[in-house]
Amino acid sequence: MRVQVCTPTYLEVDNIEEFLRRAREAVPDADILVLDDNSPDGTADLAERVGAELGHIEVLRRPEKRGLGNAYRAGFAIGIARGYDIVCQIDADLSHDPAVLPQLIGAIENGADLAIGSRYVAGGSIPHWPARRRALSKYGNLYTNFMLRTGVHDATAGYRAFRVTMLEKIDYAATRAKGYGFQIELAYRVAQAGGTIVEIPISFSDRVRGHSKMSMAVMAEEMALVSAWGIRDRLKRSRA
Ligand SMILES: Nc1nc2c(ncn2[C@@H]2O[C@H](COP(=O)(O)OP(=O)(O)OP(=O)(O)O)[C@@H](O)[C@H]2O)c(=O)[nH]1
Ligand SMILES: [Mg+2]
Repeated sequence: MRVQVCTPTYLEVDNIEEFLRRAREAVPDADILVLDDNSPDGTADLAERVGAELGHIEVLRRPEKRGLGNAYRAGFAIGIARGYDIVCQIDADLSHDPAVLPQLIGAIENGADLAIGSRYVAGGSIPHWPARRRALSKYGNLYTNFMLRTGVHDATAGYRAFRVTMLEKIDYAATRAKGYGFQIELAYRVAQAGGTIVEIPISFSDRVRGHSKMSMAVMAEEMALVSAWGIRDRLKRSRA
C-alpha cells in the first residue's frame, strides 16, 4: 500500500532534522510531507535541505500559522488527491517515536480503518509527565469516551494512521476543530461511521526542545466541544 506521512511543524528547527532522519529510517518507502506554517526559525529551509539529502520528502510552505488541524486537513487533501492508500499523522517534536510507524501502517494493512498510537492501553506510557498533567489527560480521555462512546482510550493522541477511503467517508474536511479537538473529532467520526479502530501502545516522550503549548484553557475548550457533541448524540437518540 502507498503511504504518506504528514507532519505539521511550527518552530521545530531544533527537532526537524532528527525527526526526518528517524522517520526516513523507519519507513524508507513512504513519502513524507512536512506542513510548515511559515515558522520564523527556518524550520522549512532546514526540512528542505535534509529532505533533499534523504529523498521523498516534500515541504509545503503555508503562509501563516493556522493551527495543527488546519495543516492536517491540507495534508489529507494532498494525500487523497495523489492516490495514497494510507495517510499517517505524527508530531515533529520527537514526542512520537517514528520507529512505531510500521506498526501503525501494519494495523491498516491488516484491516483497521484508523490506528492510534495510544498512551492509555496496556504497554503504553508517558514516562516524564508530572502527575497533574497525566491526570488531566487521562480523565479528559475517560470523559471523552463516556460522552462519545468511541471505545477509544486515547482519543486526543496525534500519532495515527488512516485508511484513506475512511478519511474520505467521514468528510474530514468538514471538521473545524484546531487542537486536540481535531483528533477527538476524527476518532469520533470514524467510530460513528462504523470503522475499525485499533490502538497500539506507545511510550510518549515529552518535547525535549522548544516550548510547550499545552494549557488548562486548551483542555477546557476541547472538553466543551466533547460535551456539546455528546449531548447532541443523546438528544438524537432520545428522539429516535
Ligand atoms: N503547521 C503547523 N504545525 C503546528 C501548529 N501548531 C503546532 N504544530 C505542530 O504540531 C505538532 C504538535 O504540536 P505541539 O506543539 O507539539 O503540541 P503538544 O504536543 O500538544 O504540546 P507540546 O509538545 O507540549 O508543545 C508539532 O509538530 C508542532 O510543530 C500550527 O499552527 N501549524
Ligand atoms: Mg508536542
